[in-house]
Parts: sequence; C-alpha cells; structure tokens
Amino acid sequence: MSLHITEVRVIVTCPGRNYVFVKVMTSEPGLYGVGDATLNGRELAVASALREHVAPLLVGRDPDRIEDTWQLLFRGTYWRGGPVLQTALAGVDLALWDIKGKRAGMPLHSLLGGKTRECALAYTHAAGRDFKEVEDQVRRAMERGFRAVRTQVAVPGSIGTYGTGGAGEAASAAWPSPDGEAMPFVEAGWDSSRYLRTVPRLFEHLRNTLGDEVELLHDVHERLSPIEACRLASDLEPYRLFFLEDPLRPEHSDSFRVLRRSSTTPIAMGELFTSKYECLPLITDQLIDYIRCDLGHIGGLTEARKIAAIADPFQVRTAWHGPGDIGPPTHAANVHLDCAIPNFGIQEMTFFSAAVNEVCPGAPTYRDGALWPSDAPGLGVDIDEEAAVRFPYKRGYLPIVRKADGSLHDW
Ligand code: CS2
Ligand code: MG
Repeated sequence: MSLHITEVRVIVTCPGRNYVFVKVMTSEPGLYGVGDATLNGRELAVASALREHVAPLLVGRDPDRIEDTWQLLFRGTYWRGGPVLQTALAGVDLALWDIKGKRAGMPLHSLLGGKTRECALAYTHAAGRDFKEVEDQVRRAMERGFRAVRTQVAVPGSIGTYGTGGAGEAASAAWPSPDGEAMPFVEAGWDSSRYLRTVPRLFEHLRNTLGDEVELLHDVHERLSPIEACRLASDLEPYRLFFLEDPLRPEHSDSFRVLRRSSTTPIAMGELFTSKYECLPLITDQLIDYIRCDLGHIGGLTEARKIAAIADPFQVRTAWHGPGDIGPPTHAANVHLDCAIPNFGIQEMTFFSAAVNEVCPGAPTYRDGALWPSDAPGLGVDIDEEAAVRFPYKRGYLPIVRKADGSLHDW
C-alpha cells in the first residue's frame, strides 16, 4: 500500500499552560508531522473533536493531499467552522504540511514559494501599572533589539486590566479559587470612559520620553462600541501607532466603516476570526490595514495563505496572532509564511519557557528584533511525548471582565 496516515495522536499537556499538540503518523517508518490545536480555555473540546471525529476520517488517507483533506474536514461536517472545529483542522493541516516538507527535504518557507525576506519583524509586549512602568518595559524591550512594542497600561479602578499581567492571564487561565477548583479570574471595575482617557495619555508619555523611532502598538481586545473606538483612534493620531488592534468585536464588522471614516490610525483585526469569509469585507473594502488571524484557529496554513493572497491586492498586510497560548508549531508556521509572502507586515511573538521548549522544541529563533525561520525540513518543530506526559493538563479558564456595577463586559 502506498504512503498513508496510520494514526493521529492528540497530546494534551500543560508545561506551564495548556497545549494540544497533534502528531500525524504515516506508514513510512519515522515519517510523521506535528501540529498545534490549542484553543485557550476550551482545549479538551478540540482534543475530543480530534480524537472522536477527525482522526477516524484520516487513517488510511494520503498525507500528500492537504487541500482535499482540508476540504473534507471543512465541508464534510455540514456544521462547518467555528473555533473548535477550525482549531482541530489547523492541528491536522500543520502536521500535513510538516510531512510534505519532510518528504521534500525542504523547510516550509521554501515549499510556500521561497523566501521574500530573510526574517520577520517581530513585536513583543510591554505593560505596567503606570506610565513609567510601561516606559521602562519598552526600554528593556528596545535593549533586547525590539523595534516594535505593544503597550498596555492598567486603567485606574480596573483590577488586573487586560494585558497588564493580571493573575488570570499570567496563569493562562488556570486560576484556582480558594477550594482549589479552576475558576475564571475576574477583572473587576471596568470603565470604558476611564480607559478612553488613560490610553492617549499613555502614548503621549511614551512619545515624549521615547521619541518617534520605536513603533508602538495597542490592543483594545474588542472592548469598545463603534463611537468609542472612533474616539480612541482619533485621539491616538498624534502618536502615530503602528496599529490599533481589535477595536471592535468580530460580530460588529460593519462598524469598521464608521471607524475608518473617523481617523487615520492604522487598524488591525482578526484574531477571533475562524475563516477567510469573515476577513473578506474588511479586506476588500479596505477597512483595515493589517489582517491578524490566528493560523491555529482558521484551519492552518492552507487558509492563511489564501487570506494573505486575498489581502495583497487590497494593500492589507499580515500580522498573524502570536501569543503564548498557541504552541511552537503555530509560531513556526507563522514565520515560514511571513518569510514567503509579499505582503507581510509584522509578527507578534512569545518567548517560550524552558518547559515548553522541552516538550515542543523548535520555535522560531529571535534575533535583532526579528524572528528567523528554521531551515530544517518541514516546520522544524518536534514533540517529545515522554516529556509531555510529565506535565498533565490543568483545567483553566480565560479571565472575564465585570463593570463597576457587576455586569459582564467583553474581555
Ligand atoms: C491577545 C491574546 O496576543 C494578543 O493579541 O489578544 O493574548 C489573547 O488575549 C489570547 O490569545 C486569548 O487566549
Ligand atoms: Mg489581541
């Protein structure tokens, strides 16, 4: 029998935070592919979709047929899409690309058309309780070579503001209540008006103290109404952000028209999208400047390269999602794609802990403010199954946000 898939292993592990890794085994001894199917806070839903529904469909199939397998898993469900299924699909997709690269003896950037650039401009995060603390963090990042930094500051009265290292985030969701059971961390006392007053002052401070050279970014994390987002984007204009990220929820994509008319602050959007279809109007109507889907939640490289190709003639550049809650295989895929496409913009990055690198070695290398792709065949990432077993899964939830009156707000 010709080359075929023999087994799909789903590896759930918590080397500091939870990851779901996929290992697609083939009939050729020693030939397998690795992927990442981590969906922060709902990991087991994806693991179960993979084990119970996806794996049985793949055994016996030719691993070379990536597009056909993608179509099978996307169209063949009838109830298609959504974060759980698209994350499962991404895990398989990356593993199949990894196998193809290994068979060809080529790194993925080579298979994807070859390098258009040597490395991918990267940004890191800086955050603090006050402006000075954020400034110091940006300086530290610049000392490490970063030319672009995302900055977040605590909003007075809001306990553990998003992006400022609230306990819930630091633990990647696993936030035990006093009785030891994992419960969501509550960011309490959110007040959008206070946030809208605080953030422009942060950027005024940063430009006054750091000058104009460093690129600054900010993530709204989908917390604003359209008119509030207009206010923020126009108030930030004097500080020339590289981009303002996710000002609105994906459900409100029509409201980007309003936002676009009110300011020249560049806009990035997309980490919550799960397919190219949600990207379409934002791209074709040029309502955003950067598309930042998560390769791990849109069905992998197969979908991402199509999104990049759609975006290119509309002068929309890429900024793929790259937080710590997606694993090294997705980060590696980001950078292979970044280095192959013409319309790359910037790459969000994470420094993985020693434990994550032990379980899943091969994350892209950081040097001089940029990420460098591996030249090993395939993704360049591996999974140590024995090490993974030493870090068992811990249930955890993403934080939630409540306003001062106790009602729920978008996190
Ligand atoms: C964030 C993410 O990196 C980002 O831009 O929006 O860290 C996001 O909060 C997490 O991926 C949620 O799991
Ligand atoms: Mg974000």
